Amino acid sequence: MTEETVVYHRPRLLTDKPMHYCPGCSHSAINKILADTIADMGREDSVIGVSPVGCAVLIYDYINIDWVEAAHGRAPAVATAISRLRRDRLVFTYQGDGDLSAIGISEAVHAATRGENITIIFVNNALYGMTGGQMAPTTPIDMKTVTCPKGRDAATHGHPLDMLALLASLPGVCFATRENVLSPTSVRRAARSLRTAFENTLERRGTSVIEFMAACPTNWKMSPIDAVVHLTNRLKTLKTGRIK
Ligand SMILES: Cc1ncc(C[n+]2csc(CCOP(=O)(O)OP(=O)(O)O)c2C)c(N)n1
Ligand code: SF4
Repeated sequence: MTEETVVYHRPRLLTDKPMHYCPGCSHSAINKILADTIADMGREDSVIGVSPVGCAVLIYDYINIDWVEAAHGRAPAVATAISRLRRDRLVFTYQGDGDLSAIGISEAVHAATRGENITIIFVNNALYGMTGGQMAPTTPIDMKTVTCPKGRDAATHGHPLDMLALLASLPGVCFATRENVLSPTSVRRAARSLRTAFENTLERRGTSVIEFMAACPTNWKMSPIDAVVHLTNRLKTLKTGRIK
């Protein structure tokens, strides 16, 4: 029998529970990178994820690590307490853009200003996914949502918020990067960035933020393939990779 080289295997920490994410949703690929990175770092028994509501509300069913569920927007505050009390744990939050940049902006800004030793995983699909696709602070100009059906217009709805740039400007943030999971190359780069963020947290260097530019085909009212094309074009107008 010839010796075989394993080039791909199912992430060890993913459970057998079928994911509820829609076809083409970026949450599933981001969950996979997260599960792989934690396993590769050998941290499955010493990591605590904090997740609030949003489409990833059931993430605790999919990745077999310790999780704490926080109220909408409050994950950085809950993670602050855990990180201060359990210095032996790697602590991260997993938050949507509605969660992080709207109801939870205060908790995020203050945790990052204090330089709490946490990683913030920020999944930005440009709207409120779980509740049916309402406009979020991050919704780009001209994008249509159920609450701005003619497209976001700065005069009426205000300008979009670049939450990553805002957080990167704060003194407590040691690492800020914009990633995506649209191609194998992007997935590999995102996984490396996630590992860097986690290493910073373990070294207690301050707050690390990793933004995933994400697709929500269902609320964008696009096919999964059209959503990838749309997001790829949008990324051409944005600075990607490490910004701090
Ligand atoms: C205090 C509170 N207000 C409102 C809600 C309703 N709610 C649930 S999820 C959600 C939006 C989530 O959107 P986002 O954070 O962008 O995550 P996504 O679903 O897009 O991944 C809202 C408003 C809630 N659960 N709790
Ligand atoms: S509604 Fe959007 S964010 Fe939520 S699971 Fe479906 S594609 Fe993903």
